[in-house]
Amino acid sequence: MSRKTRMLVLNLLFLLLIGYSFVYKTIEVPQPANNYDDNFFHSNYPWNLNMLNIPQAWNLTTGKKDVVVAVIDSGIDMSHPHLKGKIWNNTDEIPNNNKDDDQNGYIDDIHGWDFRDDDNDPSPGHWHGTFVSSIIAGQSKGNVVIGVAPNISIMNIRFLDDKNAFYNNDWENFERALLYAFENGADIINLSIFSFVKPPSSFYDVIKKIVAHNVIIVGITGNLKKNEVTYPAKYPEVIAVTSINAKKEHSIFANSGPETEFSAPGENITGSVLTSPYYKNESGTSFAAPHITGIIALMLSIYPNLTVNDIRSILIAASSDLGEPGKDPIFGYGVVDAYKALSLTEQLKQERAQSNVTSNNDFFNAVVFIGAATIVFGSIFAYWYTKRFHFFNKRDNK
Ligand SMILES: [Ca+2]
Ligand SMILES: [Ca+2]
Ligand SMILES: [Ca+2]
Repeated sequence: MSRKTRMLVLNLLFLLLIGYSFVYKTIEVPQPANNYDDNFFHSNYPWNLNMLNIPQAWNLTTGKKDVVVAVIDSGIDMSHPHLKGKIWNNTDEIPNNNKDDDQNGYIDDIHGWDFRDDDNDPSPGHWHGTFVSSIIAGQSKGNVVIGVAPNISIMNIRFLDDKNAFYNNDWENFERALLYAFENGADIINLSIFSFVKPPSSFYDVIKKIVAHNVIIVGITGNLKKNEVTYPAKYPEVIAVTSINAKKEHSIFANSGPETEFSAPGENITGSVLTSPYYKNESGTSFAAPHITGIIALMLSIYPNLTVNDIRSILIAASSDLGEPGKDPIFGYGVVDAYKALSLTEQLKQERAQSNVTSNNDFFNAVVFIGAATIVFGSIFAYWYTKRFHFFNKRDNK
């Protein structure tokens, strides 16, 4: 190898080293925000989505598959075309082999569990759970039915019976349903369910445990026209949602009380049902809560590390007040602007990333210093090496 070749090889190595450090620094490739079919999402969105500024929020995200919302309800029609591809799959379980492959205590639980019949088929006997799910993630042609977060996943947990009811001896079963959602990876639990009676303390313990692990539980104030928020939304750990109409008036059927946190559309909401034409309009606080659930699912799609406290703070900051000034027992903090909530989520994510970069800077500086030192000493070595060989070459030539 001639001296010139050796110099060239060494210089190339140094250039590669410098080049690598630049590549290393600029390797983050931004991902496109929108992954939906633009032809599918056109104008004429339902009033409820417009009121919450959902179509604008979709410019930031339409949701991510790995955000899982457990719908504990009357079961979901998983073959409904509006919910196609939106149902959670338990990838750790092998279907139909009569074995509990993931050892979670439930055999062949592929999409959730039926806690009413205690089997692995949470198919509905009532339309309610399908309707609620469609408000969270449904998607029909022409947007007749269109959910808040159409690209997230829904875990199907059947608990309510064919009359859409549950009973006083069901509390333990309700606890099992909640724990199933929690233990199998739900990020949010939607409870469009209310109780006339106070649940046993063991039930409250389960709620507290789940929320302490930063799984969000969204509940409803109830439909009894009473001045009392029902359970489980009455617990401070559960987000209590009430219903308003298209004029932002309080729905006459909706319960009120100091625990009320957010108002969402709950009158004449179009959602998916079990029979032809497979959609209809319905009213109830049950259909207000899934809007808030959907918005939280979008927030978690942007920033999965949000805590329950983060989510509450952002929703409050993104709310515009209704009724008497400030938080009140009828409307809570008011109506949420989803775009604002997602923007604040993005902002928080960047702020936290920035503080991580600052703490990582010391490490980065050390890497740069070592790199620079290597180049300097490498150059000296290269100079010495080429000189030495030059010397030998000269001597040999003698
Ligand atoms: Ca299992
Ligand atoms: Ca199995
Ligand atoms: Ca108010």
